[in-house]
Amino acid sequence: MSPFKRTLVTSALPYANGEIHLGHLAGAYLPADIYVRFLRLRGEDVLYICGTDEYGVPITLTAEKLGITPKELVDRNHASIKRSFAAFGMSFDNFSQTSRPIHTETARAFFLDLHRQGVFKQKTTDQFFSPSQDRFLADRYIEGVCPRCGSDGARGDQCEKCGSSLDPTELIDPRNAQDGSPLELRQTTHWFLPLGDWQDRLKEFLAGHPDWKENVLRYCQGWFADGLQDRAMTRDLAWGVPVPLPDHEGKVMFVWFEAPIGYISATREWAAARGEPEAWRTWWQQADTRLVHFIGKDNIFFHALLFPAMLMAHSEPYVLPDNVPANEFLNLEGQKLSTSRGFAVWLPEYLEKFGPDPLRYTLARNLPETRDMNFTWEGFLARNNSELGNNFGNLINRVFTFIHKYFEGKVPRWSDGALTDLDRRALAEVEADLATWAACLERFEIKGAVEAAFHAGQVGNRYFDESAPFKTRKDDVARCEQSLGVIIQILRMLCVMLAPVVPFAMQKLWSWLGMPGDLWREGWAAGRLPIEAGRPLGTPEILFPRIEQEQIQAESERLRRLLDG
Ligand code: B3M
Ligand code: ZN
Repeated sequence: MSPFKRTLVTSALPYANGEIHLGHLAGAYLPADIYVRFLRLRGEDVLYICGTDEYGVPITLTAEKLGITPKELVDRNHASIKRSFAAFGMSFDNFSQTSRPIHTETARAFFLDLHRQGVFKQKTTDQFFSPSQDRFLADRYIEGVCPRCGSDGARGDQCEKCGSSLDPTELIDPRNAQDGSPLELRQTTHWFLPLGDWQDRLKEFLAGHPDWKENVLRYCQGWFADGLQDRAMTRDLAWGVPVPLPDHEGKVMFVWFEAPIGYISATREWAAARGEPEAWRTWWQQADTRLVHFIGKDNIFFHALLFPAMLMAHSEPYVLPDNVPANEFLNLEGQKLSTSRGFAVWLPEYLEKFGPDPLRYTLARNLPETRDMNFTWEGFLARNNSELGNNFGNLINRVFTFIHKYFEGKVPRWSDGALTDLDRRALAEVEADLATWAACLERFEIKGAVEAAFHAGQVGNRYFDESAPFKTRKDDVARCEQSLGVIIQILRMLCVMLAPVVPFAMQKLWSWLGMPGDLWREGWAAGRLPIEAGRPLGTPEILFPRIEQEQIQAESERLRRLLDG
């Protein structure tokens, strides 16, 4: 028996510094949405929280470039990200922003709680200050000559030429990377989280989760081996959540301190909007809540170590993540994605040309769950046409058309008592796929779950060919009706299995099958019950239109040009 009564699912808060691309979707978003939809259709109590991450230096730089304020920039990007996520079928219960007052208030209260307990260490260090911009610079905005290889243009955090990681004070002739102006070293004071103090507790916490993905545990072991260090939780910047202490003007919280608190703020906002402002505590402070963070692998440190340490340090009893299913990266046409070179596929642009379901399906079949995976436009076309179109779409279409043509659009007469071995075998195979599907999803193995659904589609097609209702219609109508009845049962189970992956199409199939109740609350229970003879069926339309070579040509050519150029 699970000790949990409800599941709180989060997806990493995307930076409000640009649009969402396929790499993001495959990492922290699509797998989470599929998982959440799975829990919902089983009728479980689940809350799915996300929002945009809106502070930090890159956002101020983009805003400066565009001549607008950072707040204008993030509001604009938030609206656009929210819109394309919705069109893609992301089913967040709340999609918030870290620049909203509720987040400022939540993050400040969290900071103060830790501060009052004496958790932070205050330290004064020398940092580069840019007189031309009147601000302290983050390491990667400092440039100079590499002390190791002598090449110019090394950044404050590392030299791209020789790959050494650097401290900005080691650079020869350090200057402002943006305008080349000289820098001064100035003293500044910051609040540090002595993460080393939590190392033993974090180790123990992870030891309690041997079921976590291997990549996550391996990363964490690496950090333990190096020994966790003090980390500054404040920065000298203008754009951020102000540090809530009297003599700290001009200091804001480190983004990775306040951004995860954004999950809590967004839950509070959700609760307040429902008129139950305290209900967020049920989700964050009751031990029978299961907290699951979906992220990309570059965020493991912050979700598996830093945020849990912060939650442990808080004086109130916060739940800790029960799992942090992190994904590896998605490559594009065999190459690493690069947003700076424009080598990416952006969601809003994709959605101008194609529907959400084919992309959801293709990515779900290709998720970088245990290793980096690859997206190609050719593969996208093939998955759409041969799997969605031929394996699923044709089967559904053939069955519905046939029943409408010869049986007045009602589920033909069939019964359990009249099942032949062929019928029984097909049903048993699909039931087994359904069980595999659920077991995979429980373990966050989305790819395995989609494979099970694909197999069920193959079973359905094979059964249709073998039971051959198109033949028996002429010489054995009873047999013909029986086998159509069986296929309808297969479609019912297939609908449940595919629903989290291609929700738009399956919502339609659900209604064509005349299923009772809401797919997203009762799908699993209703999907277990046989569909009775005589039930009227809806008139189907093409669920998965074919995609033609010409339609993807321009897309793959654009990427190829970037690779060649
Ligand atoms: N915005 C990083 C990222 O999108 C960051 C996640 C924050 S989660 C609290 O990779
Ligand atoms: Zn170097």
